[in-house]
Amino acid sequence: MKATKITNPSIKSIQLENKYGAHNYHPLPVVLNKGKGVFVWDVEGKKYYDFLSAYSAVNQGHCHPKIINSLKDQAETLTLTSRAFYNDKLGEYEKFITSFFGFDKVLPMNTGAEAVETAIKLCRKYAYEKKGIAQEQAQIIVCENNFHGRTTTIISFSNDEDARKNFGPYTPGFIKIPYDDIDALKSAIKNTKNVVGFLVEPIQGEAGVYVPQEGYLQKAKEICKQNEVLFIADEVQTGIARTGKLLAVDHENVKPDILILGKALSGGAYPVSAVLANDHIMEVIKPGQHGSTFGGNPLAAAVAIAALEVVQEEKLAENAEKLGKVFRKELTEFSKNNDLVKLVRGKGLLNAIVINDSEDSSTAWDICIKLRDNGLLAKPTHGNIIRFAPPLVITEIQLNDCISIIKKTFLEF
Ligand code: IF1
Repeated sequence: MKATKITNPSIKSIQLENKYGAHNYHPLPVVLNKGKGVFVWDVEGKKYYDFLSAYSAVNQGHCHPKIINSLKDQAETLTLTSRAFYNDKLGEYEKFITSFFGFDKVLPMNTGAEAVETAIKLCRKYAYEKKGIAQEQAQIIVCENNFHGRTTTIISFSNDEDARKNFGPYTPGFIKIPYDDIDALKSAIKNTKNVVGFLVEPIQGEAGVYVPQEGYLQKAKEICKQNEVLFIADEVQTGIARTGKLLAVDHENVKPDILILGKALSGGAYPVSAVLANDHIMEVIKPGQHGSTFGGNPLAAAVAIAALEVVQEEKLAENAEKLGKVFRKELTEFSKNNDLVKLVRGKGLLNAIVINDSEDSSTAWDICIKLRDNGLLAKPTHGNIIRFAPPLVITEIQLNDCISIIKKTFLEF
């Protein structure tokens, strides 16, 4: 396959972003203008397999016809009323999503970070009003190397210097413990007064697709239950079939007290996020105490129903489970005879390859450039880890094609 040529239309787009946009990203040099299923095309017309899926937002594949039709129909009818009035789509969506995930109530928001903020507020309010925690004393336990979004409060408990530095003063009320460490959770709950919640990613995405030991989530949930601490699962990235089950917590039959969803809840067509909980928790939020102009709008509601129906109708969880095993088996096998690939890990179709190089090297980036030239788009996380997360509509034939591209690229390197 010939190398990606950066020609005029691409250069123009890149220059425009450079000149007029804040430099808060460092994109891989490829300019896309079309997507369909597992494929995206650049402005020169070159076709690629998309192995990022917009950070797991397009699990249903790019421009899924059912989701796009739903979006179009609703966009021509009614897009936004605000929550000052009722609309005829929201209730229907709320009934649908709560029965889909098995909760009494949903609180609709737009982005993942907003949903995380919502969960934090809900947890704190529950603690003051139902548990009798003294004012301003509530503590929420979080994990080291977490990624939960970009708001001021969320970055307050990040330990990524880039995400956090010089954005202070920081929001208090969070205790950080090591991830995948049950004893640390136990002692944090025991030694800290007023712990009210445990906020956790079932698999740490940004940390490099770090899968905890089997049983971790179940034990953590049990400890939370014994201590009346709310178990808050951030499934913004791991949810909606990505890891081979509808939710990543389903692998351990864990039911969170508060569930946070985003990204693929809309199949990437529109920002839609949600917080789910049962009545005894959700009822602490009363009129005027939380909300968003766009949260729960009829366009979002129509899109999310379609996006979830696609997950079910096309058995995306089952496909992710099956093809994830193929991916890891093939590349683990390959790694035994390749010095560059240190290990392959993940669950379902959320996987990472760890490269045999230091965290501050540019190897992962350089490999991603080569992958791009060979027709596959992926993004490094840290200098030595590449995330591989294709849309879940990928077929076995396509996946095998991709495995060949990945192997070939590593061999060329
Ligand atoms: C960016 C990572 C992925 C998330 C979890 C909440 C949010 C995210 C578990 C916030 C968002 C994104 C945002 C994106 C990069 C990205 C990411 F590399 F940082 F870790 F997906 F892998 N909880 N994750 O993963 O959701 O407000 O963005 O809708 O560019 O910052 P959001």
